[in-house]
Amino acid sequence: HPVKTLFKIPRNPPPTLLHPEKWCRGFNHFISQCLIKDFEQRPSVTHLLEHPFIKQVHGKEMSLQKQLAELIQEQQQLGSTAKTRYCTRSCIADKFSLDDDLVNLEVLNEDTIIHQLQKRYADLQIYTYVGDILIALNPFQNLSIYSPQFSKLYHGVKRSSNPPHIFASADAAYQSMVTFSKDQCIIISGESGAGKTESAHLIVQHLTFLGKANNRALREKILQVNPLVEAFGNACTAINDNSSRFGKYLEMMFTPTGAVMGAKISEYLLEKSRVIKQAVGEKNFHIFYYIYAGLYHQKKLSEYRLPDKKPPRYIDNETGRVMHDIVTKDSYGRQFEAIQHCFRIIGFTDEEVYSVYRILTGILNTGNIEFAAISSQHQTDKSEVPNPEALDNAAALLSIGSEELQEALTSHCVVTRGETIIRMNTVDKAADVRDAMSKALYGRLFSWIVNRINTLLHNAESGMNVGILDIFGFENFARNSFEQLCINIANEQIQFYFNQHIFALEQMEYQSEGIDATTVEYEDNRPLLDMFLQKPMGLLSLLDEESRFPQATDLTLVDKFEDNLRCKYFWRPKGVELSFGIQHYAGKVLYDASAFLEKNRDTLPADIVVVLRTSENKLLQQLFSSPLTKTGMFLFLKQVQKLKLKQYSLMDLLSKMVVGQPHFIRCIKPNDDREALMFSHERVLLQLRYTGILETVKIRQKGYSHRILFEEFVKRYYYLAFKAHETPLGSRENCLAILEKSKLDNWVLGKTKVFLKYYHIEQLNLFLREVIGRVVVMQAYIKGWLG
Ligand code: AD9
Ligand code: MG
Repeated sequence: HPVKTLFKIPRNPPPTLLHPEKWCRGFNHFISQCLIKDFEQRPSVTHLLEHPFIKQVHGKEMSLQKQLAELIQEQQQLGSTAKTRYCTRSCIADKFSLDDDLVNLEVLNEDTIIHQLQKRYADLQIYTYVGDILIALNPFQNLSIYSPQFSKLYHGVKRSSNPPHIFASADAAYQSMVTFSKDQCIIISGESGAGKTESAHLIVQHLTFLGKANNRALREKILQVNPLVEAFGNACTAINDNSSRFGKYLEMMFTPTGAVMGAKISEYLLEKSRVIKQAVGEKNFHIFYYIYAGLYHQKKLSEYRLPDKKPPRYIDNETGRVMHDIVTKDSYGRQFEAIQHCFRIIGFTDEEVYSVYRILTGILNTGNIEFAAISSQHQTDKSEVPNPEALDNAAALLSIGSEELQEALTSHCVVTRGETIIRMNTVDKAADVRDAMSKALYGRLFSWIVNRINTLLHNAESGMNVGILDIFGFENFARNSFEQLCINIANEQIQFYFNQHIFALEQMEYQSEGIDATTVEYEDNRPLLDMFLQKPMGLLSLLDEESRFPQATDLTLVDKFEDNLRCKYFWRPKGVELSFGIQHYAGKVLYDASAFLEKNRDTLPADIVVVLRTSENKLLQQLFSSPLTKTGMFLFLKQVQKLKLKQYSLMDLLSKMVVGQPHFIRCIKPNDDREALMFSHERVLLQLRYTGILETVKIRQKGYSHRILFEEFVKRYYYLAFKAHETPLGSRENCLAILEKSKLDNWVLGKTKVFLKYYHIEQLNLFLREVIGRVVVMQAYIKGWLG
């Protein structure tokens, strides 16, 4: 056909509509000339049909036309019903509301901001923008604004056409990824119970909707990932019934055209100590209750050697409570079925799942093993197991020998000058070894599940991803231990990362590019982070150092802190020996240092590893096989030493993420009673203060949140002012040409970069998508017409 030869159309056009750049230059040239010139706006179907070119080459009816028209109509209908519902419910006008963005406030101070948020919260408008940042207030009730209709409503539209929404933020990340072929990350922060994990779920939901793959099974799998890992990694705390006890970074991978193709999770710092002990009013990880109740209702407890009258000690924190819940309600039992379903959908084999259950129930049985002192005349420091049935049960479920297990619990080998000596464990020591074994089993099982999910959802093809960071939020309990310290340091790091992106980097660039922009003061938590992370004198280094001294105690540790951390963020209250205080960005926290050293050492006696390695349960064997080499016990001990101390891993994670374009979501908890519609002025104000919202609004008002190198800018947007076949230089003049053509104002050109306000990006992207859209529609016609 003449057109084919003229424009060198590929012989086998790919099945989907293509980004114009993917088409051969000649064809693009033609299309861009014909369309960009002739249509100032996105052409309607009728418009297109009337275009002289279409008339000339075609003239006949096109089947594609009908399809397109139907599609557009359907989208409009679905969009408008969802929109109408949202608007009636919320009394928000259909059109753009200035209230939606705090940056539009004329008088800017804490009062006006909080007043605005309170007014919106009363209206059930839980989301509010600060420029490109989303503030999400926890509604503490289910809102009907997350259905697929809403996903449609927020799909690829101008941000101002709908009220603020988490889907809009997810959409922005997705659109940036597709448009610029660049990885994105969404960072969700907020204190415990503020709504981070719920937000993360909603983002995954919307991204799965957007990345519609033909592969439905894959979509189903991805949606099961969060429920599965959260059953193992979340628990009920004094603050939140579904509190994340680990940090999670979920990456969703997409093909270059934006279809979901896989997922990957990374986990950080699981709070393993919860397995063996929980504070008053708190619980163990969800999965233990699910499995115990599930087996109870299925009458399978005896198969897993669990008693049916009294639950195992590890989950019976408040005696009798759990049993009552299990017998009277069936929610745990249903959750157990849901988890079985998750395993199956994601692709775990029955054998694997069975092994997981054996290990979980093995842990529960291990917790029931007791120790008593053997009182003979000379040896009072020996211990024995007075309830051998618990020992047998645990050993049976873990598929190891019960005598070997007993030996590993009640004694240990010491290697001195090439000789191996066996020493007996005291009662306390034996109990510690037992608990260390339970923690190690659970921790490694959790990592294995995560890795297995990654293998099952892995896709070797290269693509792009959107990462979602959801960690445990800032915590301040009546008693705060090592775990709270780790959690709060992680939050300190997230706050630092936010500050870097929103304030520091931005203001540094104004200077180096010679841009005149007012500086905004903000609370920099860098000195505090230094106090924690500096080597060799930071708090964590001191902790590591002290952990290496066998004679050290928690008291010598606190003394060491006091002697070395001489700054205003650390203090030691008088009269309470083991306590020390830290002034975190989010408030003062008093820590209790008991068991800090032991928790930090997190050692697992080699004797236990050796026994577990003999397990006939293949999975269990695998969990403990990796670090052990054949060179013997001594070397192994050294390796175990190396494995500990993962506290720094989050910083690695953050630095890895810096490469992706970050999007921030700040979750806020409106009250401590988890009550719907209750807005505690005081609590919200505190959170606004420590997250620096006022300063964020200021810098978004005055500053230029997007700084793009001339070259990059021209590469991204040349379509707006140049012909598709042209390759304009990345010069200042060409940037100017594009900016002028786009009719934007308030931008600034620096020495090497274009400085844009947050709203410019959206305008430019929409403009770009429109131009590309015209070309794509055109391609559809041509393709339809060529058959
Ligand atoms: V923690 O740091 O992991 O302890 P999160 O993750 O910040 O905490 P989470 O998402 O678990 O908090 O939210 C706590 C509870 O608030 C949830 O269990 C819900 O009951 C409630 N919540 C949060 N967000 C929403 C929402 N968008 N709609 C309805 C919500 N309920
Ligand atoms: Mg959470």
